[in-house]
Amino acid sequence: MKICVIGLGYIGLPTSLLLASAGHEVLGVDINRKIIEKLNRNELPFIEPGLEELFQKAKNHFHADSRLQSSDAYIIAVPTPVENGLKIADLAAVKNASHAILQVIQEGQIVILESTVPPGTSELLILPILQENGVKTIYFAHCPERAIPGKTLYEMVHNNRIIGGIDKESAEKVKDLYASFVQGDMFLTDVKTAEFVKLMENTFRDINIALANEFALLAEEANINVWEAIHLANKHPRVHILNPGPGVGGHCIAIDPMFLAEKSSTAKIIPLARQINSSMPIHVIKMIKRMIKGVKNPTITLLGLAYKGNVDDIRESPTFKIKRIAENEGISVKTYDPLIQDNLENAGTLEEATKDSDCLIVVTDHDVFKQIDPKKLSMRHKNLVDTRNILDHDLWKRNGYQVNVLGDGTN
Ligand code: SAJ
Repeated sequence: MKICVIGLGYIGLPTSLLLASAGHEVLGVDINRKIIEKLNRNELPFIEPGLEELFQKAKNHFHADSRLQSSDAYIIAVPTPVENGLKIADLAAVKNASHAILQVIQEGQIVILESTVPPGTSELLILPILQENGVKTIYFAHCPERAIPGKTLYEMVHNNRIIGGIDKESAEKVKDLYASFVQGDMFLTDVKTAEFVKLMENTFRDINIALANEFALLAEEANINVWEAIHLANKHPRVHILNPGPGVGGHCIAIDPMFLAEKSSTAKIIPLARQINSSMPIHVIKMIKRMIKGVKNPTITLLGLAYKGNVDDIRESPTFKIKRIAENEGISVKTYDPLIQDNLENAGTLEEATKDSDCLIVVTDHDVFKQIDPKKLSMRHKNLVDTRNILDHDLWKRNGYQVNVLGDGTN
């Protein structure tokens, strides 16, 4: 098939390359010229395990451009953020992609929406655009992506998929197309249910992370170590408590629950969980302030700009909130993330970022941080806050550090 994928980000690009390696002719489209130029220079715009190998394998069937061409199928994989301040979905990119498809769509072609949207969006917003020129037979389905950054390729191939068609024929056609690279089971439903299911999945995770965070705060008050308590509770066959941390970042979990609750006056637990998770950076600030109490003109070092370990994605990362709050309180902040290349907030080397610092804070759970040798740092005050419980605390204590671990009330 000739397939056009609109949006070459964390979902669109791997999907394009999987389709191309399955033998389809894939045109990847993006409004960002830098991404197109990079891909055409044979470079990837971001890191993801296995993507480089797949790119080399698939590139003869893939090319990138800024303009769409008429194709057998179009896959929309553009971002759907939340509008600043309003907490309402910003669907501009989805609308633009639909208008671009409208210019080239012909009878009998397939349109697939992978982007996450509030329930009803496909039927209320996207289909009316696609039908503006009077094309009668369009096959349409919402096939929400489910891959987790860091394991994107594995999950795109192996995860089960939900396919919500505007009719059975649409769902079946999309299932046939995805069967060229998906090995998981594919479940067919209607389009609005598929939209709802996707939001439920990420909301489920957000609420469970909020619960873990609440347990961490309670454990600190009760003077127990939440990490040990969670480990023990998870020995129960039906309990699986997630990890507390400095807050929830990324483009999905911090946003999707709001799509579900945005028009509802009944939702209670969803906004509450959001509030708990988005207040974790404030708790981290409190922990830091306790450590640097009495220090004149304090400087702190935040380890990690990425929203979670071993990815180079900074979207909605709690680091930025921690940094801004600290700066507003007169604390100088340096950040260090070896996985992030071109971000102005990044301080260069670990040595530069930690020199004369008064507190080191693990924000992102990158594996590389576990290898840091405390002996090699020249901090002004030896304070460590570990919001992910990933470092060897005894080692740091042996090297003279005061250590404060999020959720550990025995500190
Ligand atoms: N986090 C915690 N504690 C945990 C797990 C995660 O604090 O126990 C934090 C992470 O550090 C990060 C955030 O939550 O800041 C989200 O990370 P994540 O790994 O849970 O999820 P994402 O956002 O990278 O990917 C999610 C996945 N959804 C689910 O697991 C239900 C993925 O399958 C979706 O495809 C993706 O959202 C998406 O695009 O919707």
